[in-house]
Amino acid sequence: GTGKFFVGGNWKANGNKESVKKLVQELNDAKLEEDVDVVVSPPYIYLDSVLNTLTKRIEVSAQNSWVGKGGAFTGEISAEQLKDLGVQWVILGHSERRHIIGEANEFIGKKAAYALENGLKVIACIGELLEEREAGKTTEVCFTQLKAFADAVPSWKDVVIAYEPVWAIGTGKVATPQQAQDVHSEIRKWLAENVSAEASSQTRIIYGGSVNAANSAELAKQEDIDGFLVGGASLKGPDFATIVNSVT
Ligand code: G2H
Repeated sequence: GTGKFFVGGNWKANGNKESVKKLVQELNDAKLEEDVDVVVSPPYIYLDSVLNTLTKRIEVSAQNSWVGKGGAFTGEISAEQLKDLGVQWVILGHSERRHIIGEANEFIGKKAAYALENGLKVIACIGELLEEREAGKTTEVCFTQLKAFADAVPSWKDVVIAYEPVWAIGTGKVATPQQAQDVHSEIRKWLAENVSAEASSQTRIIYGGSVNAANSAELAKQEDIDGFLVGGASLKGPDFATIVNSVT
């Protein structure tokens, strides 16, 4: 792997005050390996309470941010506001936002640039649909999504790339370690050829899509898998801790 192992928990639109409180308690009690960056991403409305109650060992991410300066954008949250709250990270380009909400590559790239400019670190998500994989277009799709980030961001220093094949998300159908490794290594090559040797060797590439406490150890052994973005299994503190501790 490259750099420090990174595990993010993407809570999506799950939970309520009660369950968030319980999860924070479980995370505060968990024994986490030291050499891992650990980040959780609650829904916007719980960010403040999580920031105030969660151990500082774990950083906090938003699941989205507005593309530019805050203002008359009903229902949106700006990068400045996230920064003001003490949020350190933002997930951008998650497939649920690309495919359910309809966010486009260029829009997502702009969001990443604006978030970085405002001092947030970015978890930049990419990944192909099942039909794209079956049509042999996996790398083409991933590279197009990557290029939109690369065209927009001034530096990859504060970016983690999350490769999340859409067919593996929330489906229980995890990519095999080899399938994930193959794409991760292509992404690293793409960075070397299109950004810089430094971006290629320093940028962490994490895997997402039905990662759980039972499959994370095998995935973590792959050379180019530098961590995980975990959805469903991040809602259970002990399972999430097991995934964090699968660092090799
Ligand atoms: C992929 C992942 C977290 P899950 O979306 O981003 O979710 O682990 O539930 O497949």
